[in-house]
Amino acid sequence: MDVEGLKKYSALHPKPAGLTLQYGTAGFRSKAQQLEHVMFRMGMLAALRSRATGATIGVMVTASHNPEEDNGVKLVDPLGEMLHPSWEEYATQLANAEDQELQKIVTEICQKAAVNQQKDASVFIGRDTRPSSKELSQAVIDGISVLGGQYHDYGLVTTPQLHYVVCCQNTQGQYGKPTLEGYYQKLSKAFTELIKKSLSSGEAQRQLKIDCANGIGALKLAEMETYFPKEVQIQVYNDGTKEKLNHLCGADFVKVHQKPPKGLDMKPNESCCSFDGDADRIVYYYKDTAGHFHLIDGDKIATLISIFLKELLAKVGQTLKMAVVQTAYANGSSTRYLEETVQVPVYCVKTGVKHLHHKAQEFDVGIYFEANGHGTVLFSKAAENTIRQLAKEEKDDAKREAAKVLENMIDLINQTVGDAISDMLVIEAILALKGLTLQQWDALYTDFPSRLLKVQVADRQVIDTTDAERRAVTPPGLQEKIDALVKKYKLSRAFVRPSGTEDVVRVYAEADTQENADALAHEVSLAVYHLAGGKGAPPQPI
Ligand code: G16
Repeated sequence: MDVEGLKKYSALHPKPAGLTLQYGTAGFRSKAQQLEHVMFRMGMLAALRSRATGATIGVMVTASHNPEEDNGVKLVDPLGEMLHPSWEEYATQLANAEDQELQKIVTEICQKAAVNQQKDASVFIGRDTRPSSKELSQAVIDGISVLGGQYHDYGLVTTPQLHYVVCCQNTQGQYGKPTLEGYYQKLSKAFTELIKKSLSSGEAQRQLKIDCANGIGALKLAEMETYFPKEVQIQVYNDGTKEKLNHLCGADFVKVHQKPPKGLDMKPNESCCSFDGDADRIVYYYKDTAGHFHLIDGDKIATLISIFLKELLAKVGQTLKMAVVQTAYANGSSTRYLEETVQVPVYCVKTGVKHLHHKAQEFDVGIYFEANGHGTVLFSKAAENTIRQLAKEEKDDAKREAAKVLENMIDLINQTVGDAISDMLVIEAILALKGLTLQQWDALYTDFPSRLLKVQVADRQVIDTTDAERRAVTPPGLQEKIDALVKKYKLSRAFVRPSGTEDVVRVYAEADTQENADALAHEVSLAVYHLAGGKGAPPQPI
């Protein structure tokens, strides 16, 4: 280790005194000005992780759905997955080490994780459009360089694009070319094949309005435009040229507030969708002729994909094991519909795509979506091989054609992580192939009324949960209080959990009417405020 170099560079990226951060749901998130040292150190950690795995590691500088003033960083493991949990601990340790302890902590990590410091290290870097992101990604580069690692800076990319190129690089091109061009070509080829099939069966031109949250999605859709088949017309809104990132727009805003984003004029029954700031989430919506807003969230996306894939698997005569993975935020009505009507097993895990991804890997076809629109589909290697073979060799025309559709779906889906662009194309292809309108899709089931709120507390870690975050273990008395409140309403449930990306406690409630869901969420918020050390003024009724 270049000890002098380490001293020099860590002095350039000093740790603010007394600051402690934790590698949370999606890496580190905080105010951008607090993160320079974290970026530098995550550059170092990525170099170590690369040496430990003998593969290229990704570092993405983004705070995704958080406000523009925030930033964040997450590491991407060799196959494009989230960083292995055992290394999250090292990340937290390294980020919180005092400047003079850095060398010691690096040595400790090398010992614990059996890192050979003589090996080559390779890191891919990407960043979102936040004003702070460029400088922070330079700090990442300094961290990689100080430990003698090589890097490739992809500059402005969506989070899922970075996951994709990392996976391509480490699978020697088997997953695709590790370039943005390779990504656009792979997705557009599969999409064009699928959409052609629907157009030949008389489907009209498809139109979609996209709110890009004033983030990276707009830039990348513009780059991709030349690859799109002409039969699909997209109109981009909130492209970041006028307004602030994620401000009153984007997938998180639309989902949480259950209303359209600012800056998108919506006519009745027009198809619209929103990406989030780094384009790894998507939700759909429309306004009916009476002017009512209808949200089609991650649960309904998972349902549409499940129905479609189940039908195709039946057509090709395959009994592959398929399952859906959700979190506690999944609307109860979606879980019931998936289990009872679609007849697919459903599993509930903790919030965070890393948990959903992990569970989905247990199946031949694992569909995972968070209600907030973050998700994808995983095909096991064996399932993928079977499908590709059937698409090539199956003698029965109908079966072969169904296998070809499945094969194109496999290529269109970004299996490394939830991807708004890829998910949008998957949804558009399914709707076109099934000849479904957004309204028909929405009518599959009716969501139970729900409400999601945030409560400020002094230390959100006083809340500890169990049972996939559906029950609070601490502080004492909180769960009992929630149970009593839930009993007051029909068809109700509620839970609370500390956010891993914002300094808040999240409260979720469902009930038979919107008024009751709102009232229950408010009462639970008050319970959190009183029992978990609320900050500022008590939560107000909705
Ligand atoms: C991140 C995670 C998601 C998670 C969301 C909210 O999304 O990737 O899996 O659902 O944060 O997490 P929390 O409730 O813990 O704040 P994103 O889009 O911000 O990266």
